[in-house]
Amino acid sequence: MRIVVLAGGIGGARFLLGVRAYAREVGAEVTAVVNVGDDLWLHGLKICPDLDSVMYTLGGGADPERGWGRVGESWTVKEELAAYGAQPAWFGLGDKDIATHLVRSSMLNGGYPLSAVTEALSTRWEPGVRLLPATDDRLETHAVVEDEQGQRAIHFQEWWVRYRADIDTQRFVFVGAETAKPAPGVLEAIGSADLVLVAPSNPVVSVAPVLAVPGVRAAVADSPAPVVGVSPIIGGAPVRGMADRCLAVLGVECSAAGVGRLYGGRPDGGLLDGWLVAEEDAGAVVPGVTVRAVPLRMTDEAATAAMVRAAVELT
Ligand code: GDP
Ligand code: FO1
Ligand code: CA
Repeated sequence: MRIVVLAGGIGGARFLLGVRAYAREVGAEVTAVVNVGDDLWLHGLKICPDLDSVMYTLGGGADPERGWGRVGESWTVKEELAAYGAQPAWFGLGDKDIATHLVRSSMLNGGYPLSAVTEALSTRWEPGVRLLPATDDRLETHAVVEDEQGQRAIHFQEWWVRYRADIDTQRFVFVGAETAKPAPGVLEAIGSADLVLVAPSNPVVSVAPVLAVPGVRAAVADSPAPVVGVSPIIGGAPVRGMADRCLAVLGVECSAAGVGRLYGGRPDGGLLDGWLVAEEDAGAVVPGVTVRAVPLRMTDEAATAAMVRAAVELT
């Protein structure tokens, strides 16, 4: 059995722990297609927050409380940069994390594509899942915002970390998406999958940029495999993060049904055959989609693997 998971950062990473556990039980292969819209160059370093969250989490090196970066992190470089007055001061890189960005940046500057770099980094972390960036090309999520400085587009990280999404926002733009190509293996993995899962990731700024890579949405929609999504919204609120603010920018209701309808049912040209919602959201209706309510809190690997089993049983 071959399982493909569309994933963002922490929600995608925690879900993949359960997918990997399920896959080990049944002897399945897992490929994660991961968002790169959050990525940025800073201080000469390429940072890939969602790929790193997935890689560190599956490799046992993530900080579980913070939700990003390395466990047991130190911040000497951040303090030294601050002493120079280096900008931006609102985005902090940990020392251990910086080693990842140094290796990645050297390889990228040496001409290796991000997919090859990710494979190389994964030899250390042994995630047990094939990690593919959605694209090797530049694709950056920007937010079009307006304040006393007027209307402008800012990088997703400035919107998320500096403004905490608390700024008048018109829309998101996936810069570079039109000309981006799926990374090697992405379309092949989706096309030969027995099951495609949409992780309980942020639908607006984690999953949408993956689907914005030309060919990816069509590959999922046309896939012979069933496509099952998992709601990141429980009882009308995100479990963590600011998906509510992201959905508000799109004018989409922050609910399990709202996100399910945003993805849409395959009979109507959407993505989903099945949609898992939390027990609190039983009764949610998404036209053309089989909806099932199960426990959706990823408290540990066993609980998350049970979610994956429910997704398989839905198909
Ligand atoms: P990010 O890229 O680090 O923001 O992470 P993702 O986009 O992959 O996932 C963020 C989403 O994960 C948020 O909208 C959360 O609501 C969702 N999430 C986090 N923990 C859980 C959980 O235990 N269950 C469910 N269903 N969703 C979760
Ligand atoms: N999030 C923050 O809130 N503040 C930070 O200073 C910060 C630094 C950072 C460095 C590397 C990395 O991989 C992630 C980092 N994040 C930080 C998390 C990141 O901004 C977002 O949570 C994700 O991009 C959303 O998916
Ligand atoms: Ca993300």
